[in-house]
Amino acid sequence: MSYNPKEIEAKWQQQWEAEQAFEPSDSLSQKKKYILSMFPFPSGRLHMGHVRNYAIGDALARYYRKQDYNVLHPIGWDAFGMPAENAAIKHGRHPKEWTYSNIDYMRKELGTLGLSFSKTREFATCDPLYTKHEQKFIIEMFQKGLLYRESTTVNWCESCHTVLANEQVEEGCCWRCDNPVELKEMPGYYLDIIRYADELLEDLSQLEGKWPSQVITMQRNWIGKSQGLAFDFELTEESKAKLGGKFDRYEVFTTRPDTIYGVTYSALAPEHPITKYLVEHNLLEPEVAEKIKAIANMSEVERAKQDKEGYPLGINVIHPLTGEQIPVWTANFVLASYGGGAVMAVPAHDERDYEFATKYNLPIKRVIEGGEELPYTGSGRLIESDRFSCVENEEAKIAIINYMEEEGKGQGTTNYKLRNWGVSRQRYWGAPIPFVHCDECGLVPEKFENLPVALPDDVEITGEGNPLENHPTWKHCKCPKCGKEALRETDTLDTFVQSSWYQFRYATNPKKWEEVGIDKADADYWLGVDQYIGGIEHAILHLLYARFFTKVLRDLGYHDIDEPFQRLLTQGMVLKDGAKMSKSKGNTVDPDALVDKYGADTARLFILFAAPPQKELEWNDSAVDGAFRFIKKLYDRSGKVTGKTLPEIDQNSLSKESKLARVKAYEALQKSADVYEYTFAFNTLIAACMEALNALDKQDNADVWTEGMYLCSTCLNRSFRMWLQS
Ligand code: ANZ
Ligand code: ZN
Repeated sequence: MSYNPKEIEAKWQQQWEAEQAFEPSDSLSQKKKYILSMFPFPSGRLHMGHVRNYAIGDALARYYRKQDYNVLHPIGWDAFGMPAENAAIKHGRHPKEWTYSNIDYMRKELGTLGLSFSKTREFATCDPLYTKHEQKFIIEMFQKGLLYRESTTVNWCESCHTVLANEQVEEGCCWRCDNPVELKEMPGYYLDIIRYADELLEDLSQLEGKWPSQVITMQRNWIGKSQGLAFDFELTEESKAKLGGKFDRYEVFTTRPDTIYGVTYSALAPEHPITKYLVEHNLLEPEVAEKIKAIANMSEVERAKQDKEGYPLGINVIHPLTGEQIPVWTANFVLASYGGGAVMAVPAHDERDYEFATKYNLPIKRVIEGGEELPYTGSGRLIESDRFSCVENEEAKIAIINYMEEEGKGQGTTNYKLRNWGVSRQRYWGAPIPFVHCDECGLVPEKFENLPVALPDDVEITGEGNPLENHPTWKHCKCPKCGKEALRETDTLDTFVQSSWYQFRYATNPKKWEEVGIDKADADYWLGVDQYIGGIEHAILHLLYARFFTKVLRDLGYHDIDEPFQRLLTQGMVLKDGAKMSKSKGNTVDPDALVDKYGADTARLFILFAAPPQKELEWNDSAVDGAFRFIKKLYDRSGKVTGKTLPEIDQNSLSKESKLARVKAYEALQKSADVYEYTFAFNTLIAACMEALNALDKQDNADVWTEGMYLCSTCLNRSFRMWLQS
């Protein structure tokens, strides 16, 4: 009897299928574990990163099933998005056909990997039923004022005729066609994530010790809460006149009110209304106006890469406390989208302001004691600060805010780096945003009974323009409110919207899917996800959006859950020859070929053995061979198992070798709970099993063999020895 993984695995996979072995029970009173690996985009084939992700989740799911938990371990498809449209452009395939045929192929791949996923809960986010419930949430968010439509500045590529995300702008050009990107005012839909900023920040403390600290820090910084003072600079009379009486004052935000007496200039963003006015009314030197326009055309990301650059605007403001005149500049480091889009500059105590002041010979005034050199950014007592001199600067922050408030000159303010989430995409392959534009009624949500607003199948996808916009009839509709001719919104939702609530969809019993997107009892039972597993690249976007959506849906009454993912494991990348496996580098290993040659057990065992899951995994062919040999040996020795229960063993009658084998087997067993429940260091557990097997081989007591094999099987969770399943 030789080890034939093909035969063994096919047999067990069929049996699991027949028994529906991995479906959770409908009972909501049993103890439960919800184990979730991030769902894949149906790109066409699985890659090793997927295999790693699912091997980890699978091991945990199997472990908890054996501990008598009701286990939810689902899989589905993150199926909307650009690549489907690119396939249409390149290969003339319809995005829907491309997506669903990729799903069919990849589902088979998952099957041959023998992963213990629930079959009944699988879905694709492009399924109309999923869209229907999502559109309902979106309308409810609109009704709560959480979703709004607004015109703002976006990155626009004229040749591709679409909006680009900041990440899709490279050196000021479109990543796809290399055309220079313009900033353009365009209407779009936004979700008010800032309304939840404080809760998103505070609840991070619940995740401390359960999520990687790096991810928590990244989210904290991304939300970027700062407290400080907002106040107005009043323009001098002369400057007001120069600005045609259109402006009296403008707002600045500072986190360092304690340095207010050290202000020597103020700077406006290049797209600040005052800067714009000066440029548009030819009140600046033409060369300067051109330079300012050039900066205004760069994205914020691009600007951050440039040297500090700025120009005097020929206007002045009055210092709110000293009455001094302060010159106003425009500078490339002032962001239009933050605070009031303007700053008070204190070169003595701020690096950026110092660099700028030195470059342009602006005065520098120290107002905090301490440090030898300027800029000095540490703490200390105030000097040259009128009534606040001698006060410690931390105290002075509060005192100055209070004073400004009493005098009616400013107020303590909280600002966030976090921007509201722009969810509009001018794309075909996404969930339509379910609104109608009516001349009479304005922006009107579609009626619930008309959902989903489904995509038309007959579209032409050329890569130019929005196919929904260009479709001859789709956008013409009746106003849901007054019934007159109206126009359907042609923007579709960002695909991150779909991945923000899929964890609730899986939790909802499929029998209820037709009716509800989220069933409350099911959601409250299954959520939060006990263990979430995925790549670190999702540290901010997906993981923040999903936390936000969870809170919003809770407030809409769909469930009582505060945090979607109780514990998070970020798996390391799979490398080969030191580089991340990728098609473009040509260093990929094809999972199908691996399974074909060695079997799924070897593939998964190797992945778990080669490195701790959180660390990078370097591909190693001989280690794959090693994993195969170990499983083969385990299989060969399974013939030594003589009974169906653990034998009683008389310790005294054993040889030294047999005793040692028992020690090794029990050591492995002892490790296993810690590994499955806490450290996930599967590599050490597998190593312990290998040692136990070696020690067993050095003795010949039949009972010790039986016991040892049972213990190894428990440690390896049966996922690697399907033949002992029964
Ligand atoms: C004066 C000052 C003195 C500042 C000093 C810092 C140190 P965070 O922590 O990021 O909130 N700032 C305000 N609005 C800005 C904008 N639109 N674009 C660029 N910079 C802006 O930083 C707030 C600080 O960043 C503010 O405090 C302001 O500079 C600057 F010794 O005011 B500070
Ligand atoms: Zn109407």
